[in-house]
Amino acid sequence: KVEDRAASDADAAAAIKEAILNKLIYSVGKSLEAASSHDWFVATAFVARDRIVERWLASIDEVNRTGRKQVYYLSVEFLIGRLLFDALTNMEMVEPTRAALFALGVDLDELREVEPDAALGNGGLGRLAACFMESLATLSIAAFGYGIRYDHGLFRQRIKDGRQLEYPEEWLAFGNPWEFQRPEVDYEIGFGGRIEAEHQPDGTVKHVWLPGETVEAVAYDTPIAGWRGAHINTLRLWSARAPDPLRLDKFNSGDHVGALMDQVRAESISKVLYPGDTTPAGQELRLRQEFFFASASLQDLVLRHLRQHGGILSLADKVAIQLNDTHPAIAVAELMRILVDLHDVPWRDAWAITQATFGYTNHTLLPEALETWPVPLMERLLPRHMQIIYLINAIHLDQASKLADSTGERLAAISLIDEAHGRRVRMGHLAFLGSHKVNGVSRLHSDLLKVTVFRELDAVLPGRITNKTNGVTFRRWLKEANPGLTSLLTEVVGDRLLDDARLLEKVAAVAGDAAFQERYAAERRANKVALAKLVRHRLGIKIDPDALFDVQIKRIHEYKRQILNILETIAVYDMIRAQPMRDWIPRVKIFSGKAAASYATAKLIIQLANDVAKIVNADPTVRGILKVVFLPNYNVSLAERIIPAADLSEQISTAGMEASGTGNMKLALNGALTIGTLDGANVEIREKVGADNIFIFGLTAEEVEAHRHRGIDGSDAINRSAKLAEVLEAIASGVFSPDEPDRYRGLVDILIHHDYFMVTADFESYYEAQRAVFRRWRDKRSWWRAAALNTAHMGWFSSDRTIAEYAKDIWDVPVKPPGRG
Ligand code: 26Y
Repeated sequence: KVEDRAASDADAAAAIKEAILNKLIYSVGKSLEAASSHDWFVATAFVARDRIVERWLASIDEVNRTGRKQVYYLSVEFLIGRLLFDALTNMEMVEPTRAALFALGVDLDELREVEPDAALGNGGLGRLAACFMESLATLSIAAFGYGIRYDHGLFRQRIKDGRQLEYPEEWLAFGNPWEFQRPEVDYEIGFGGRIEAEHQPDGTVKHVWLPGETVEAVAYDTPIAGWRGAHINTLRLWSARAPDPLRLDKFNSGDHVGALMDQVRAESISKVLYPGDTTPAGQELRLRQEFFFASASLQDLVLRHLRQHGGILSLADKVAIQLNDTHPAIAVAELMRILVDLHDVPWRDAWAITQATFGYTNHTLLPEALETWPVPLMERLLPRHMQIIYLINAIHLDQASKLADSTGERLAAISLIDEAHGRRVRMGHLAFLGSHKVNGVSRLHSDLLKVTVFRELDAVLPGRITNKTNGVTFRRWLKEANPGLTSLLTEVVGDRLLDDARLLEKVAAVAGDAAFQERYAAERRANKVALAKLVRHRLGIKIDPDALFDVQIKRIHEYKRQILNILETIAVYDMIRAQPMRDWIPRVKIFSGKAAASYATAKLIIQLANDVAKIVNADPTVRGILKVVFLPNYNVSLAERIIPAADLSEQISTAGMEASGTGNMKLALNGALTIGTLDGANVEIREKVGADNIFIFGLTAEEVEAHRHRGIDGSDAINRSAKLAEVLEAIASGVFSPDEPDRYRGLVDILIHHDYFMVTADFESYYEAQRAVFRRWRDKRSWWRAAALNTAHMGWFSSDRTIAEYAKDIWDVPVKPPGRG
């Protein structure tokens, strides 16, 4: 048996070796001698892609043949990261490919580093979409992801003199071996213009939109392989083109730049990812992006539906569309336009089809992130859609006004038009009305939706809001990121671990076992050594792999409270200096994350972290005890390096503000203990891993609410904590910014007088929780038991579970779990 397996592995490797050579020569056009690492990467990617394509065509064929219901996931962000290991892992090709490349004198792990990240997203929402694509394929759900093929993804972050600088990101500079351009799949997207009303013989009026400007959307397809290659789906991203790329008349008359104007204007739509996460900017371009991809996607899926099923009236039976937040919400009006204006479906039927087809996921309660568009902008850019929105609203308000407890106030709250802030269209409301289900992304978040943003809509349309707690794909976040730990876990639970994540529960039985703990700890140590090497290489900072790695990695935002973490760091720094000879626990504080380019406070927080790092790391009194590291340019690939090396996971947002979090899941899965507030999915993580194996602190969401009512001045909390007062005084007086002593005065003033995010209120409780972490760390057996129990109980947070719930409760499509044979 064993010999048979070895022989077939050798055969597989030999076949892959041949295939790679073939690709290198005939597709890349390079000789063995001339090939660069990038050439080898492309050749290897092509080989993996070939295997995927075979199954892809089979999957498409099967879906066409059976005519089963299709799911469409519309998202303006897909934060995919690298695809090589994803592809090889899911096609079960990693080992033979490694062997094949080895025989060619090439190291697979080096090739892995050559691939640029596809960073077509800002953070959590985009990464969730990527995890979902993988789980959709793994569960053999017939699905398309629809998004935008940005020429430039999220900016590259560099830190200079402690400050964030943004540089354009160039993921396509060397081409993209995973995608297929489909020049024949292109749709016209209209903007502006006017509407003609044609009176029909039967007395009805037909509206015809005559856009003043059109842009073309061209498809690029990337196949997404499910686990064990069970099923392959398509990620279809749209790129913008001008219908008339070159005005030859202008060009010939000498206006070489003017001749390209239309092209530049049109193509700007898919030029760059909207860089702001929760900041207002680039309004009109952003709306153009949203309509561009929503319209292209709907035209595409309607055409596919008509080809397959003949009539439009069966759309809702054969199609489920999920709106990833409100960014594609204009699709509700666009589908109505397609049904009513283009297919002559009566309004009532069209509305029933629309509602039955759409589902809407909300990802945030932050008021500044709830999209609204000025009515005048909508009227100018999308005049017919504005009419449709008015009509939807009129019917909706009319129905609501007939309810017994209807008041003017309530009608104003549920209206699609916000009249209080200069007439704006509420996209969340539009998505809510146009969908049969609306979901939040953790239990707490979904509950809060019902009492905050959608309180009145929930009262008028009860039962529409449901919960779908987020999950993450274990193929990437366990196996690919942490292969050593995964092998150890496989020994315990068997090799169906990635088919059924709940099998991880079996690890609980050995969590207290000394021999198991030792091996578990050894895997962690190896990952920490690797991360220490990376830190040394990138920053020149030496960190001790035996220190406690305390990690906060995520977008920089006031509500995520990186500043709370920095304050605790300084408090500990002061204590160590006061008593340097005590038996301190060596700790490395690791920060990584980007700030929106226009978010000044977030950028200042980055600078503070870097300034503190500079002072602390240069101080001989704390050498070997405390180090602070800010790793620049956080992205998916860097996350894959940090997460398996983390001992402590910081999930310390102001309660009620983090919708879910997903980094919290990845870290706990890999055995980091969480220090966190009762916010987002932390609440459910605590339930699963047990209150003894997580460090919870701080105000609850309810208490935050009550506290804010009483006022948000931080003075009282500061007066009660000498430690906090001292730390704030140090920052404000320039201890960490001697070159510019006032640099952080404003930041500290906010905490003292306007502490909306409850940093001062939660400081003492956080500080105490950190001391509890230290006590646990000293008891190594207890620490490793808790770590192993975290891994054991995180199976529920697999995105396979999340997607299976969407499939059952929202999309009404069957799932087929993966497995051998
Ligand atoms: C409209 C614009 C201002 C905007 C752009 C991006 C608004 C929001 C966003 C992104 C939001 C986001 O990433 N939300 C995160 O979604 C994750 C997946 O559900 C959650 O885990 C996380 O808590 C939430 O902040």
